[in-house]
Amino acid sequence: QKTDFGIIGLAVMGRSLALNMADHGFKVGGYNRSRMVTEDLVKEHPHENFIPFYELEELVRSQERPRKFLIMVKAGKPVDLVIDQLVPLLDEGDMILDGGNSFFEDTIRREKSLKEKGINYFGTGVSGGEKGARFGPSIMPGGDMEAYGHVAPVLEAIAAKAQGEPCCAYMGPDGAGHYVKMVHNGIEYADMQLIAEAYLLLKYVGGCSNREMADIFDEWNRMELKSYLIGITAGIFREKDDLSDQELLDMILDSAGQKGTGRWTSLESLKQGVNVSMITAACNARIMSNRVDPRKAAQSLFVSPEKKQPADKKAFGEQVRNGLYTAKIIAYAQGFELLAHASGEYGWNLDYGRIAAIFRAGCIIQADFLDDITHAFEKNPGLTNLMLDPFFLEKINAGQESLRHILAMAIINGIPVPAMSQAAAYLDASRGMPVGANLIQAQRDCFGAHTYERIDREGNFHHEWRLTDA
Ligand code: NBP
Repeated sequence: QKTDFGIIGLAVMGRSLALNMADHGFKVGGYNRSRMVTEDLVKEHPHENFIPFYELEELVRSQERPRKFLIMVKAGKPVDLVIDQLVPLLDEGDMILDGGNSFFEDTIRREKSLKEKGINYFGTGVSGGEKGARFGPSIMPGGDMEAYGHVAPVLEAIAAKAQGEPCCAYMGPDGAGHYVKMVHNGIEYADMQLIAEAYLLLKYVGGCSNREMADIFDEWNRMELKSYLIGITAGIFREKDDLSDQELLDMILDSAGQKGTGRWTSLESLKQGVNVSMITAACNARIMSNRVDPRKAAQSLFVSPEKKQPADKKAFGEQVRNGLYTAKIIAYAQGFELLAHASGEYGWNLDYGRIAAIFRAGCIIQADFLDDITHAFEKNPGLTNLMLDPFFLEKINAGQESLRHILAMAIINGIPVPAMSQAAAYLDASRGMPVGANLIQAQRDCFGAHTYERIDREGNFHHEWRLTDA
């Protein structure tokens, strides 16, 4: 049988994307290393447009040229192994898309080596988890711009739609798509951490019950924080446990997993010399959360601070909402600054407004707020930091007092709020407050003759430090 597209790897993501394509009228051929996975898919979800293959050669033969394949296997070595099996069967002009969470440097390497063989390789970020993949993900393809035209109709058809527009756009050459996906995931880490900190504040400082927090989050979801994550969190607060008579959230261990894309973003930011401290704080918060036993053991060692409750619980809730929104703007400003820096570094010419636009639906960080980011970059494509856009500047100026107040309450009450703390530190450093670097330069010159610059004249100076005793 003839097919329009081949999908290699039919686990959660591959099978969902295959069925999504099939729903949109494309003839999809599917192949999985373990035969049983393909057999189960056909049994569980028979679809007239999905054709199973049990030999890679047959899948390749089922297509007209240029052939198009989507690799949807575990990121890392498996992707190289699949490429090695597939490439000898292909012809010049054929196309391979990697839809997994591959590291962008691997994508740059693979794209370059396949280009030499005449094969177009697209590192394609796909966001939205299983449900997104099945019914409309956000898609971030990167590769050869001209060749993109061959796969655009399929990708844009299966992508989520925001105000009628597909949440899929060509990102740039080689690793651009996977880079954007990586930073998307980093922002997602920060976004989730901020929401978790708002939860801690409402619960342990504001004294709110899960029921109350569900109602608060529902209300927030009708305002400027409206987003997928706030919406599901409201539902999570209401969820009952099946295994006890408790609310489920209270029965879940306080220890979060991570697969590594947040960490990649953080490591990459250090390489680029860009401050994404809130993403790094979110990674570190997960690392701390994993120390379950040592944290428990230390409870009896450290003195707990005396509790200080807010005078007005409702007003405090409003401050948490404002503080959360302010911190969220700063997290996105950091993420988009990393994208801007990488765009210059790797020569990608990223379109930040378009990137925000394709995050509006399908993906985990989808939010109304992204429209405001798109507008900011449309008004000023050369915007260096989102916080400087007049709309966001006004919001930060209006919300920073709340952020500072809830941070103070968190610290007095001994509640860890690392991402919100970093938001305030980044804001204060950005708004030109002294950061103490004059003293650091003095120390560096003192112990290592590293020289310093002066505020009153040009040049590099070294001082013979006398360091006299009192
Ligand atoms: P997994 O990441 O769990 O990978 C399982 C698939 O990889 C199976 O089809 C497996 O085949 C195949 N595979 C492996 Br493992 N080694 C292979 C090899 N050497 N040769 C051929 N196939 C091999 O699947 P997933 O959760 O569907 O995710 C796929 C990609 O999408 C990953 O990169 C993931 O990070 C990314 N992603 C996942 C999500 C999500 O919500 N799950 C969201 C966004 C992106 P087998 O059946 O024979 O073992």
